[in-house]
Amino acid sequence: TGSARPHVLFIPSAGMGHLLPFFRVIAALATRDDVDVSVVTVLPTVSAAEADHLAGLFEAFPRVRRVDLHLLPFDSSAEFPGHDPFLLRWEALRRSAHLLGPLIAGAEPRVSAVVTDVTLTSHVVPIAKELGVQCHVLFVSCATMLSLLAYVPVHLDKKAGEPEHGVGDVDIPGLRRIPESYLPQPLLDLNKLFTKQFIDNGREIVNADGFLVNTFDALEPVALAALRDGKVVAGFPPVYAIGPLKSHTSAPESNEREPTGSPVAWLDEQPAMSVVYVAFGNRNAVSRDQLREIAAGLEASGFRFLWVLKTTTVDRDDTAELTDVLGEGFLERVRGRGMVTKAWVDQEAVLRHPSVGMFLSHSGWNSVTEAAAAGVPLLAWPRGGDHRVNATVVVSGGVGVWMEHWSWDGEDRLVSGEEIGEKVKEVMSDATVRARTARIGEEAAKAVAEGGTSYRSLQEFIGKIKE
Ligand code: BUP
Repeated sequence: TGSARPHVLFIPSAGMGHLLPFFRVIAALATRDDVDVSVVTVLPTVSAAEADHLAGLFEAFPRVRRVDLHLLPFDSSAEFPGHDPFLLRWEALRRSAHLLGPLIAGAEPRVSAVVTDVTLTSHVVPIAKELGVQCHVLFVSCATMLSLLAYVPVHLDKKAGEPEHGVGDVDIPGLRRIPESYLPQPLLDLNKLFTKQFIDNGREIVNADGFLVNTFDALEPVALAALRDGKVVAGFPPVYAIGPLKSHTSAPESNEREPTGSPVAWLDEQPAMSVVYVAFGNRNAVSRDQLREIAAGLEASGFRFLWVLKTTTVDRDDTAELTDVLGEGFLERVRGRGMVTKAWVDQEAVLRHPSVGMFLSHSGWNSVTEAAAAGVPLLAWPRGGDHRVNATVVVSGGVGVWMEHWSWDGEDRLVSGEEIGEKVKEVMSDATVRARTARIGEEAAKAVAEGGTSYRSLQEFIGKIKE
């Protein structure tokens, strides 16, 4: 305590949606000279994108120390056949979490605070407490989802004596009722691995010292107030809303030209606000049949488009040929007005590009905050997990529209190309939606500027870890 120069040890988990917000906070701290920063690196990484970005982080910030964690063997395929590889990695990490104790205790200079991914909360909080080290959680979804995580255990305890099964609608005190159909689907089955992790972490979070959340006051005013006022759960730890986070590694002031043929170079050639950007995140594979309908919809809409297309959950496994996926002739028919890529694109740069007019997105939380920061309207098409909860914030926060009846994970109903095309046309021509999103973009900029709500939250957090 009293240390003038705190040392923060970050403990990220897996999946780019979890790693990128960590990298962004790490970069924000690594550029200050009053904080030391270390990062636990879990090897091997699950995806190629993770490996590339980790290497990039340490190259860009030589001051950031790297602490390797070697996972204990875990025969996931025997125990949990067919599970999502990222969820399995979280489980492997949880089972090796006790190794973090010696890493934290042995780090030089003495660790003043750890910042853990939420998937490890129930393991890391007790370890940190025992070592007398502050334990904060960097929550990579929205404040509304954090409220849900905090409240579900209470909700289940209340229901314990009731005869009917299932989780049911969750009425979060001070916030809103989340219908059962919006919940991450695995939560509906209390025996699922995800559910066990979710409930264990949810029970432990009240013991954390604080939460860093990639959101801002103007985007989720009600959820943030409900958490901070102890309405969701009494005595909830401080919530630091520090978003929208942005990357510091790709220097925006650099004069380097984009390589010819890159998505950004292509965008440079298109008229202002003319392009529909389409991406469903780094770990959401859309079925082949649905991909064909999306293709038909984009073609029918008549608009220009940039589409980041993935056919597998882990990028390393993606060997599909675009022509096989999209059907003979599609790429030729849309040549010049449509660009389809399987490569990793700099989505932040794409969303900030003046040619982009809207974003057809799975509403993964990072994507929502990046769209909000850029003031680009989102057409939310949730695919699973927290996406529907995030989509409620897209609507309430004024970041775009949500197609609530479009199918998601586990439902085999296809959304037709015709419907997709119509909706794209509608959003592209909706001046009201565009104006509302532009306003939230201005609020986002104010929040992170000196003196703004997110700026002050980060200052408060730094003050706290100096205690
Ligand atoms: Br794909 C892709 N470039 O090509 P979300 C993704 N991203 O920069 P998640 C790129 O990855 P789930 C690409 O900007 C965002 O920061 C994107 O995070 C970036 O969804 C991140 O949007 C993706 O939270 O899926 O984590 O991929 O929500 O299902 O975990």
